[in-house]
Amino acid sequence: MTVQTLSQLRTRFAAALSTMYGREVPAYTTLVEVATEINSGLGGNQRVTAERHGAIRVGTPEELRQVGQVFRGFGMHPVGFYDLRDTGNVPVPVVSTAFRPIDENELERNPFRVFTSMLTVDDERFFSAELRGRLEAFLAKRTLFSPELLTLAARSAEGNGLTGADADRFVELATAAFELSPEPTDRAWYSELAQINAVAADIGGVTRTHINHLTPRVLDIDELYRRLGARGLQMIDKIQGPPRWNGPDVLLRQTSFRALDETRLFVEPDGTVAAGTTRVRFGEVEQRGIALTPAGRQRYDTLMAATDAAAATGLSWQEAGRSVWEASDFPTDELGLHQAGLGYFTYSASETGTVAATPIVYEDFLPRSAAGIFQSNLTDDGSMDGARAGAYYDIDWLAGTLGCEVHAPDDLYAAQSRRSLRACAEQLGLDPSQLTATTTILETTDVR
Ligand code: OOG
Ligand code: NI
Repeated sequence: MTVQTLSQLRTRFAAALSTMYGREVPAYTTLVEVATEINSGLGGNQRVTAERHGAIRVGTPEELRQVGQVFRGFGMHPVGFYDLRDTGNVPVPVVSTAFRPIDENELERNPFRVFTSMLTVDDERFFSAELRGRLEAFLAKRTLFSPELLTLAARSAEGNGLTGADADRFVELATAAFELSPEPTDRAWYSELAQINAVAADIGGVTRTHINHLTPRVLDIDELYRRLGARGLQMIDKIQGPPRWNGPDVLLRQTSFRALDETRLFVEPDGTVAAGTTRVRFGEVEQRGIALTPAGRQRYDTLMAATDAAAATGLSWQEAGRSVWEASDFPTDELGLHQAGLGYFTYSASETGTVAATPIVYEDFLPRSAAGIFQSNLTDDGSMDGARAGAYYDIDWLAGTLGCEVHAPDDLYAAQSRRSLRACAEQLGLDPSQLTATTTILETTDVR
């Protein structure tokens, strides 16, 4: 029997989630339609059109470990550590990573990634010891991932894929694990958590997890923002990340439409079951640009801080961003980025001995934008007692919890760049150090 490879399984998984999410949140379908319209107008390739990232949230280290096992069965590995408790203006009680393919060929086949957050239940700034006890007891009782799903995932990871009925079953069970549960929610418990933090209620107030959003990639996010607004979707007030400006697209720009009312069943304090609504799931969209080196990232952070200052004078975020970026000495083309060592590139040699550098697409997330996306979809800021000590989490804690290496985004981009440089030099019979100086940039950042 033929094996379905990890990338084939991943493609099926992303497509199945997309179908399910479109059924659950019809506005998502509108978003995908508009994104597809824009991309095909701009000559978007197959990868861009199929590209999605998902977001999910879990409650315990054990759930995080299990979800990591499920994703490994689709060839997705943890990359990066994001602490959203003190990244944005409003604290979000989660720490996060992204599960994604790490090999460039796998990314090319299907780059599906899932931003995965864990509630920091033991952070006393958010949860009192008494509440923490009840929250932990609630979470310990639930099962998000069945033994059958976890076994199939492990077999897929070990064997680099699954055959026939096993492959079908794996995709089916994994997709169902992220479906919005029809099970009634305990109103009193959900409300108690929601008073502390809406994200805490979404994660710890219910007996299952669900996909929070599924994000298509678009080649012109400003145009998408306008078109969705024109179709009557209520958009958040800005596009997160760098502005549209007279220079290359870097890193990641994201925006979303606001979370919509969704009907859910609740068990009321008197024991009756009645329909109610929650408002937590939204539609996000993103535009990706070139991955920046640490030096480039530092310049980016400085420009973002200057944008904050400019926006505080009354300019819109976009106007502030554009004026700051265009007045700065940030390179206005890829060649400039390359010469200044601010962006990551791969290299290829032509028949005639010239070398072309192609920008590497940023495959990861931005902590500040992530916090902004969380916040912009919360109805209130929640509460936090800043006088208490926060629980400590870092990338090593994450690796220990997941039982595997957590890759640093920079290492992956740098290694990819080095590999291609070496191969190119070898082909031309040169030393790699001789190459970069003579490189011509042939392609642009819209890696379509
Ligand atoms: C995740 C929010 C972050 C992104 O694209 O930065 C995110 C969530 O709402 O669970 O998805
Ligand atoms: Ni997202």
